Amino acid sequence: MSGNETKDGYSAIDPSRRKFLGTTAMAGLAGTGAALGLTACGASQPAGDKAAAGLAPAAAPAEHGAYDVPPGKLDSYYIISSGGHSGEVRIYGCPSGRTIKRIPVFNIDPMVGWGITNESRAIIGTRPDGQLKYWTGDTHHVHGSYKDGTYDGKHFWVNDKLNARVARIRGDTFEVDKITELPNVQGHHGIFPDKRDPVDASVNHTTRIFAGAEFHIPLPNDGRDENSPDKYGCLFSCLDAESMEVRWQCRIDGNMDLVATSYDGKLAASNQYNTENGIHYEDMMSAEQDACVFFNIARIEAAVAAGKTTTIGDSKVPVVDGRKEANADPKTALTCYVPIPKNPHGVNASPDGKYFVCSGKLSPTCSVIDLALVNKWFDGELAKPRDAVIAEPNVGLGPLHTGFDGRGNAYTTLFLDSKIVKWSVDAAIAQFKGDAKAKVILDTVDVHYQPGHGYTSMGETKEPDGKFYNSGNKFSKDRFLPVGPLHVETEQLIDISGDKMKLIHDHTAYPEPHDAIIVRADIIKTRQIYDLNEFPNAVKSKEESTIERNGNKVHIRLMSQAPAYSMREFNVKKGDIVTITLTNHDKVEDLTHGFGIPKYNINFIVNPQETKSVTFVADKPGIFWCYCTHFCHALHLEMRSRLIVEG
Ligand code: RUQ
Ligand code: CUA
Ligand code: CA
Repeated sequence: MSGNETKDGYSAIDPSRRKFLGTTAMAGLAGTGAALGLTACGASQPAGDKAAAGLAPAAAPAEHGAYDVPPGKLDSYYIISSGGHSGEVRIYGCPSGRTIKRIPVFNIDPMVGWGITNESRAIIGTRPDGQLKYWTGDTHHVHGSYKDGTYDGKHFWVNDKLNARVARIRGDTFEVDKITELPNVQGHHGIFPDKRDPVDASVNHTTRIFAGAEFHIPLPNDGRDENSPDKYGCLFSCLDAESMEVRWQCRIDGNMDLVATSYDGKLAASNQYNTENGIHYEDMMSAEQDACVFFNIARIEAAVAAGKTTTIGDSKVPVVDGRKEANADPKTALTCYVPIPKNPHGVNASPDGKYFVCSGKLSPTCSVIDLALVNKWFDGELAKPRDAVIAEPNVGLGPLHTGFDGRGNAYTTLFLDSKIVKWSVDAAIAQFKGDAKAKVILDTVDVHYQPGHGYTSMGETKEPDGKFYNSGNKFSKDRFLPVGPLHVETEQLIDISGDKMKLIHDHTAYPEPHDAIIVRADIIKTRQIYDLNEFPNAVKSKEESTIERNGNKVHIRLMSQAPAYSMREFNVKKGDIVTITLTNHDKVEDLTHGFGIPKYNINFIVNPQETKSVTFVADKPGIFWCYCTHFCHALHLEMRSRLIVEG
């Protein structure tokens, strides 16, 4: 068996399969799925039949006991995952794969009352008529705040591709506290916090969030230039991590996709698959090379400070020009476009801080970009941006995302091959320099099926521990009991601690997660009980539990303490605008109460010592039992009060 063959004889670098994918081949993919091995999952084919079909057999089941999390024991990692077009974020335990929490973000969630309570509606944003501005979202990438190159557990950020927003999640409560909409952006896809300040070395923590824009649009998008796509543009945005305000934007040539940031704070980058500015997919894949665009953060901020900016439409955010023409001189350039083959997807920072790896997607390659050389280009000392690419190994078909183990190995998802490939970064660099004997591909493992993101435990930090790799698969097909036309997705955990990858287990993921991070459990410090004083509208005592009327506005101030609300009934008149503020006075951990009003679309919870409020028009006369929806006490069913709407 040659160095590049796996144990099942599948050659990981079979040159005959290592061609760029052309338009015709992609058309096949879009249709029957017959091209390029997609049948491996396209047909509903039991995994066991794969060998018979000439495909690699699934890895032998691992010794499960070693990874079990027995009853009563806790997981050692949090997996903080996006939820795709569900608009939410989820938390799984690792290695168990147990779902621990679903965090409503851009969606509406009656379980907690997200999008229903006044407080959550203020975070999501409303229109002048009081309607939510948006009640849909599409989350793809979750990343945490950094301190000294690793997570500090303070905040997590997630993108909304659908409505171009960034949400911040508090690390102590795993609840959203801010959402910002990006001006003049469509398809906000990649997001990444910075890891230190590019200029002030004493700021060794996250102070900025970067956001890429995938879809190019007229600027401003107000009806102009509809049929002049050459005038469309994409903006790269920088938000303040604390205030969540957009600090500046940078207009670029081509589009953006994923975002990565360097550990020294100097560079951010985004892979670009549509440097063609194509409108249709065949246009977007017409060039053999696209790019990874680098942003020189210190220079951009100096340009902003010097007022070398414009604004677009109604937005007040300063915009700098990062297009090629304006940045031809490396010594003053704000941006550097490193050519990458073809329609790249995914850009990931290696934990040693040296490289970004950009996957080819339609090219079977991963490009290793040396950040020191990118900085050299910005200093005017590198002949051309492409010289910053120091390796470009053939890794397999459809490479998308790469994780790292901290031992010099990279793990890339191969969407078309339905495999994870483990490869050596140093060997790839040696091979690129001409060492024909360099052993680049170290191992492959089948996953089920069509992996998108893959990520390692603590792999996006300077503390990767090389223990686990999670493969987020886009198709599960035959892996779970069938439940009708919509299949759940599969997440597969792989032990990467040894030379060979070991598939440990599958867990389900409700459609459709994209990226996630695996965070060591000791980093996360959550609190279980709020403080009444955190809520300016808290109902602090029995005396404060009152009904106030002001014209047709009625404010009912309630408390909950198992097994009762502080008032047994509250009378209002038909047509009143009613606000109910509810403070939970229970201090016992896990003692949450709910509050539902029949026929009024009111449903929310209050956690211990928390206050929330709702406002509605009492337009239906009658008796409405406001009841506790969250099991809290032996008298939970009896925990109810009457809302009496007088006709
Ligand atoms: S993307 S499958 Cu939304 Cu992160 Cu790469
Ligand atoms: Cu209070 Cu159930
Ligand atoms: Ca392209």
